[in-house]
Amino acid sequence: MNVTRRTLMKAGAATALAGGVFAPAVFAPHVARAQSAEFSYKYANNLPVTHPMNVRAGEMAEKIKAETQGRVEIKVFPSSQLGGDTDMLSQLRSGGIEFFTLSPLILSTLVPNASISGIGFAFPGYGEVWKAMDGDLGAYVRGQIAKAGIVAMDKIWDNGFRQITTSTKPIETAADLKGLKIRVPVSPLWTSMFKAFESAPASLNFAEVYTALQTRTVDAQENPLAIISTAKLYEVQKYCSVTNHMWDGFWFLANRRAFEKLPEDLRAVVAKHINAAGVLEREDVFALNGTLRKELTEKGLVFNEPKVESFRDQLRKAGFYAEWKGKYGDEAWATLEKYTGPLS
Ligand code: X2X
Repeated sequence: MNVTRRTLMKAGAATALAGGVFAPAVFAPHVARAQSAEFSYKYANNLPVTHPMNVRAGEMAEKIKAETQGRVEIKVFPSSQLGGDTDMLSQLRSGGIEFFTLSPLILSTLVPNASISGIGFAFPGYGEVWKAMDGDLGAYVRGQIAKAGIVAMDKIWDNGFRQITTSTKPIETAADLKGLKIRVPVSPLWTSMFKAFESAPASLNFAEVYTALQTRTVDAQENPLAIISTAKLYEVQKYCSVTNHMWDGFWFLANRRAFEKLPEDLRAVVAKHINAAGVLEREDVFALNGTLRKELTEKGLVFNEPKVESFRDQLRKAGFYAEWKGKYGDEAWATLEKYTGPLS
């Protein structure tokens, strides 16, 4: 007989002696509670369960549970199950959820300079992205996040370089973006960028995107291929223009009180596994980029590869770079340009 069953029998016997009726169903929850984790935390995000973020998060939670001998349990809530991004950010701050992954641009609604990594056409490729985000630019932003009372793990997770999809026409040059009804995530930088392109951007949380495209509330959206695929946006879009117009990531955030409640040794184990999972997730997303174009083409999405010049020129002409350099300040801008080269 195993320990659990023996405990259950004893508990039953004790109650029987006390005049109760032996009813295992009543005692089972009691036993489960005795074995439950000391720290049971929620991790919420906006992506489908099949996206590498949730696959790696699931493994990460298992490893944390194993290495802490069950003392720390992290339950993953994918697909905006606990709310849209702006709502989940409030829940993270109040402690309703303990962990949350969020785009630096959406985080800028709380930490203004966090969006700096999302400036249009800044990073030429992943080499520069990881140097910057694992280097001084990432350290600068994490410092800003800390000032807002939120903990950001060292390794930012990847979302990817973003591409524009539409139900109407391929985007060949910046002129094709004029008047386009395009969904953008909730962030001043996103809205500013598509206003600079003279589009008609609509801010929506990701939870609402599929329906907004399906009902033609908007004609376009922009996201990396891994999301276009796992969120099945190809079902409600026809064209995919490979603009690579910006890189986007996900800061892995923790409610500070909840994180600091963990004894130091457990905190170190948790941080170690979150950061390690993030590095693996980066590799997964990179690998997917290599194979998804073919898969999505087979599903009916029509790809084109516009040249970047007209888009860059339009942003410059609209004063986009000058405006945001002014907002972030010279020091932060110089930290970005250290990795991207001159941007204005
Ligand atoms: O909302 C989006 O488009 C997404 C999933 O890419 C972000 O989280 C920024």
